[in-house]
Amino acid sequence: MERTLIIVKPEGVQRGLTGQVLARFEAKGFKFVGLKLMRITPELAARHYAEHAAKPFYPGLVRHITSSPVVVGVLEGPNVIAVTRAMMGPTKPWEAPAGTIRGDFAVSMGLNIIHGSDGAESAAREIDIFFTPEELVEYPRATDPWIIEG
Ligand code: DAT
Ligand code: MG
Repeated sequence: MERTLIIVKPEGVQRGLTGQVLARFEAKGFKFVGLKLMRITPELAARHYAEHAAKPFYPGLVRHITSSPVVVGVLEGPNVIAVTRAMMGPTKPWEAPAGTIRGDFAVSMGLNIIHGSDGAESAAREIDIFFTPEELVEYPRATDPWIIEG
């Protein structure tokens, strides 16, 4: 089953939106197999945002993601990577449709509430950055047969 990494960014935690954001993924039918509140260190931020290292906004990005605690989770489910990205909406909140997390909760690109892995390779890489294998918990949900066909 596919897995992805999500981060409720500092502004999401500070604004008290963590529960609402996580609830959307639960209500959709995805399963949390990892979840924690943490302060991201500059070292972890550099690994996580390595793809952006050469960009002009990179120093601000690292400063922001390390500025206050985040909630990091691993979600599991069918097509969870692409579906999570669709539920987040586009990077620029002013382009994000109502009904998406960024469309409903954000107005600024640097304060767009949520991170989600953008592909299978980045999901595997990012899960490995934030979670040890022991921190990922496999368990059946009683509702699984009512959510996942087959
Ligand atoms: P996403 O978060 O939608 O995957 P991304 O990976 O391209 O977007 O960028 C990571 C974050 O960096 C994004 O959520 C907000 C910030 N960002 C992206 N492009 C930016 C830009 N041109 N100026 C300032 N911040 C930017
Ligand atoms: Mg990205």
